[in-house]
Amino acid sequence: MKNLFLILLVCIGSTVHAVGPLPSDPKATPETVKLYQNMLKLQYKGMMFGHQDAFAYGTSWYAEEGRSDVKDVCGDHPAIFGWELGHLELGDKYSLDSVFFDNIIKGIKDVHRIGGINTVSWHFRNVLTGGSSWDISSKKTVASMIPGGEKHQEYVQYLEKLAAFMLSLKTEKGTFIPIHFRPFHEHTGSWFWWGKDLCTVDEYKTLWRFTVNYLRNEKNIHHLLYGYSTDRFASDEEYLERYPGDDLIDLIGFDLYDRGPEYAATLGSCAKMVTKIAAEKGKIVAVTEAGGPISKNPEWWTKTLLDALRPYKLSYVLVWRNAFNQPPNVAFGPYKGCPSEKDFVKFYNDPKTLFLKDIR
Ligand code: BMA
Repeated sequence: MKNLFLILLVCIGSTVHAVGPLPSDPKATPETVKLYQNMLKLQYKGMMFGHQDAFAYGTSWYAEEGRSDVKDVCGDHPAIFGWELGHLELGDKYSLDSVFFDNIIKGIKDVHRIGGINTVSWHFRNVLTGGSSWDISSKKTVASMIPGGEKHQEYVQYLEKLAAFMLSLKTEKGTFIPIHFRPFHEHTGSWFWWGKDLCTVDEYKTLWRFTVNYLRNEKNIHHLLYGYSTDRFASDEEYLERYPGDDLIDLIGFDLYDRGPEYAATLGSCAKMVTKIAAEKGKIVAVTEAGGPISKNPEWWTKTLLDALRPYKLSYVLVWRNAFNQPPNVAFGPYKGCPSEKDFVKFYNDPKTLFLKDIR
């Protein structure tokens, strides 16, 4: 009887009632719900590959339509495309990584049109000091930004610019393009002003809650899936210490760069913990940033990254950028002529990894 009542409730008065796992935003747009559900399903099929700024530039080119270093190497684009919004808050025309915001908007639309998935990070300025994201000279920045803080109104102005950007991301049909948004990341470390030694647990959670609620309730933005991504961590408790809540977060992830021989083991143990946490919560799970010595180790893709992650059901792993204005040997993604190029093709051909053609 109770079940029948529930079924009736779902059917009455509505033709499009989404069923199945739902994103944290009760007002998420139908396209956002669909992306969330597709990604949850896909993570049982394989692990998508992502690259930061894949369409914006590569080690030897800048803003060439339809090009990505990943495609140069394996013939297919990544499935996940990362974008960075740092300096949007200043009203600048281009990002801290020298990508014009107009090109980012175009790139996000292109990615969506060809069936890829967009994720956005935001290394934004220190609202209190005026310094960069890496300015950790004050422990009061987060406290100053939350309601009641001396810089709260300034932060709201930053969010206004962010909201205008997000609201410009529409398809030709006029529907909003669903976006993964991953602010305040790597907070288990202390190199950004929002890091663990720079604010209290309560301040960090309050900043998250204010931000998401402002975008949802004041700006009526319902096409974002929010990602919580730590840096390295050693236990579930450490991972979840600053988790702001299931009602705000859709993706559980972490960032981890290869800085030495213990990398594969740490990557595996963090992946094991997050996949368990995400399964319990019914959330998407990913390695939201990674990167290794791909210009030194010719088998890094298959022998380090893939071997470590193969046992886990992860939605994606995204490697960081191939800066066009830095030497190629600091690139985190594959590029033509890179010593691990052949190994990347093996990684691409492995049934575990999914690229753009696999998800369309
Ligand atoms: C960092 C580096 C910086 C960049 C920043 C934001 O990890 O790649 O050069 O400005 O990310 O994308």
